[in-house]
Amino acid sequence: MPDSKSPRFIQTWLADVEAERVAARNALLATPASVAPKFFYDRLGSHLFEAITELPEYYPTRTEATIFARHGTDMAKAIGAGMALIDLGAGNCAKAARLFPLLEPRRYLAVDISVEFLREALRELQRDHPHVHIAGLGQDFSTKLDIAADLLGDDRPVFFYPGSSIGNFTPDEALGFLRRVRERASGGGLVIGVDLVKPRAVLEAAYDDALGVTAAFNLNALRHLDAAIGSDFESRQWRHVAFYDEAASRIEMHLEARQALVVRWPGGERRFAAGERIHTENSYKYTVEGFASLLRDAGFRNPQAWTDANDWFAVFRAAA
Ligand code: AVI
Repeated sequence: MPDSKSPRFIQTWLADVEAERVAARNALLATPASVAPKFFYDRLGSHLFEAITELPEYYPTRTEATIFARHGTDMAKAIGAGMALIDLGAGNCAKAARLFPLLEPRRYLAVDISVEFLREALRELQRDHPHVHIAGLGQDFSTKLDIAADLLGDDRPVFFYPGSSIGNFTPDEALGFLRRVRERASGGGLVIGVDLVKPRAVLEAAYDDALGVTAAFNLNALRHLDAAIGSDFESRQWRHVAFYDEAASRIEMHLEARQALVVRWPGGERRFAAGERIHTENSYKYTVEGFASLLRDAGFRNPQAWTDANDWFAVFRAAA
């Protein structure tokens, strides 16, 4: 019987703050300039993202939830009970927790950049599920997956990556990421949420909502960057731009200078012409066939997809 009172917490990743500053300044000096999407997610940005998921235009979160609600039992059958469930980007662990009664994991490992995000949610989850071995791992899993064997025991590893964050990688990065997951999922598998290709109007509204929440989310990256590198961006001088590039099958988000301006930081500056843009995010959209073939290329077997009634979103399960 596991110790039911206290989840384990392990932090294996420490930000190299100076290297990150140098990379962020170099990205601002490049042509075109860019800001890494990680700058969306400071405290305010995380709240703004949560607000985005409530917007009528932002269909992914809601649609994925309907797929789990409607097809969860079939998914659980396909996956088989008694696994070690590894939740990538677990956050408040709510999505995985909702599936506990169906999946009946023997172990649950929540992975996020910082274990601090996980503490409260995991303690609560442990209280509700005293028989599950629960642990939190602080790791930047986007670049490296390093999971000590004793965290998984002898249980089949099933990775869980909901939310369509795979779309924020380029297809090449997504393939590399899926290969790394595949190597560690031997004998188990993967459950992953994927946003699908759909009419341009639906996509563009989801990333440029009427209330301007996504615009605030995008602009907030500049405030976060100011705090990180000491730059002097003024949000009012920038405009949110989001559009669907059909050829690349991706939403692009940018910030566009409303006027000619200069941004300064200790030891550097960048001049922007009126209308010049900073690229902040890509969000790739897949077809069911396209993502199934990416999974196969990564070494997964028998990919199976469940979609909603509009075919706007898919949850895949694949064996490793
Ligand atoms: C986190 N990720 C899946 C979101 C997406 O839809 O690509 C991030 C986001 N960007 C703007 N709105 C939401």
